[in-house]
Amino acid sequence: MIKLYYHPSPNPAKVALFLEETGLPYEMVPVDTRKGDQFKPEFLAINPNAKTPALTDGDVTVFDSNAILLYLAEKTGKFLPADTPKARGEMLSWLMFVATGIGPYCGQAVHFSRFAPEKIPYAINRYAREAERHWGIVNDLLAGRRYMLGETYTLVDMSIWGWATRLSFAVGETWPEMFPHVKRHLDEISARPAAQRATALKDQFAFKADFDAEARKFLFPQNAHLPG
Ligand SMILES: N[C@@H](CCC(=O)N[C@@H](CS)C(=O)NCC(=O)O)C(=O)O
Repeated sequence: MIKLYYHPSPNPAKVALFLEETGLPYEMVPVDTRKGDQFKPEFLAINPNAKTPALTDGDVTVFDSNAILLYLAEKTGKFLPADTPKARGEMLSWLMFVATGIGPYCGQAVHFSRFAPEKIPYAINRYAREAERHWGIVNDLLAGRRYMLGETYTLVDMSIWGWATRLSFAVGETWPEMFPHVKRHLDEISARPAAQRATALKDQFAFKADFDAEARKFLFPQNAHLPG
């Protein structure tokens, strides 16, 4: 049985969507990152990077959301583009663009605007503008095609969906005016029954909601090294 190590946040959401789309049987293992579950030895043995999601499938262990999407797509043969070098090149490019651009820049934009102990205008501006620039690229692509890779729904759409659900948080409430084609894509995917089941997963477990001193200690352990 596949085990999905899950927290209700953007990167695990992509994998939950893929699993729900395929109907593969799986068990959800909650990793309550605000309580420090990501640092427990049993989880570090699965993901030494101490982040969610991670997945085990028999003796296979995979961590990092986009790696997991690719693993599951190759395992099932589902939600992949045409099996040609050209289509695979395009798929890998956009998947890595999400992994190295959309995810980290949105994450840092949220961090510096909302959670950093100091409000640093340079960092806030840099990450906000870079997050917007990346979404602008996605918006331009989706202006000319229904899905990320063309007319077929693939793993790349699921990868985008994870962070698109948090755009208000990462870019601000006016994001649909800035990125109308991303909004159309998000609304279409969110209406899929699999997306609704993936979204409801969080209700199966009482994840810690408080963003208190304990949560900040586990989510930002590097702050212990700040002077003063
Ligand atoms: N590159 C990783 C990033 C994973 C990541 O940052 N996960 C967040 C949730 S979206 C997390 O586990 N945060 C808890 C922490 O940083 O301690 C991926 O795509 O899976």
